Amino acid sequence: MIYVIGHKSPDSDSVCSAIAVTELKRQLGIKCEARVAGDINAESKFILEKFGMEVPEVLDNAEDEDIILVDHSDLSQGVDGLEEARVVGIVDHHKLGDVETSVPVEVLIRPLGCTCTIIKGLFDYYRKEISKDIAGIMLCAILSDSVIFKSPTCTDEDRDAVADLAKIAGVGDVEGLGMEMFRVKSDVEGTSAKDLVMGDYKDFNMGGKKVGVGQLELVDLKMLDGREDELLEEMERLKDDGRDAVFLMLTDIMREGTMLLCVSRDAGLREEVFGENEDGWYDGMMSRKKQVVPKLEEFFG
Ligand SMILES: [Mn+2]
Repeated sequence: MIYVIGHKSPDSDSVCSAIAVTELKRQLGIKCEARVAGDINAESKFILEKFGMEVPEVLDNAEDEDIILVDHSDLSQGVDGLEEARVVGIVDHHKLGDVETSVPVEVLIRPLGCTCTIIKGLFDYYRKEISKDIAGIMLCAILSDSVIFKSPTCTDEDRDAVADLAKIAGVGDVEGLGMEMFRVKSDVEGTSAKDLVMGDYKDFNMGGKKVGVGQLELVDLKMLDGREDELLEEMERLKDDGRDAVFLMLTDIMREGTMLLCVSRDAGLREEVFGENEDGWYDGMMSRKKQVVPKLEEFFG
């Protein structure tokens, strides 16, 4: 059995990509099962419920398993035991990570806005049909990763994939669906500070230093008013657990910018890397992958 799995702190792309690749492989006669590397977030639950799909089981340890990775190829972001797994495939839209393979491997990494856009292309390449429910969840993953087309990572191919998938899924108002999703994501009342920080969180190995970057995308940052101290406390805890720095992007998808929180041993780190800034608000900053991680890697690497 091959398990298809995304990164830890799974986001919607990691969950939906695993399901979509599993379905494509099934149609190609290869037995796979979708797994997740941890509990899924409220947005992903909303998506799966909306299109009547089941939540994949959690895989705690990948040791000795055959694995197809989706939406990552970094050991620091992957399921426990990944070093001891047989990675037989990778479908991703990030920089190539540090995973090592022991068998010939099928890899497709493309600089698009979402793994599900790449998978849409794979369905087309193999001339396989995408069912209504699978199209629906892939569509939502692209809307999520591209922040409803506002992220600088979004490409024409992502927009085209959304148009095709919306037709298959019978979704008329794509942007309306996107907003509905982000409102679910923005419902932070009753969510613990830990879940807010860890909901979409990734660790990176940068020149031997461990740096964490989380992101919260909200329709209005006011929803977090009064909770900054709690968030910083949680980030402090992560830092004390062997990290050099921890960042949290509080991204306002309507104002199209980010309030960037930073906890680090070096008090001026944020300004040093991202420029002088009094209140921590960076206009136009939307993408961890394109606007935050490369600058940090340049600094630490
Ligand atoms: Mn993704």
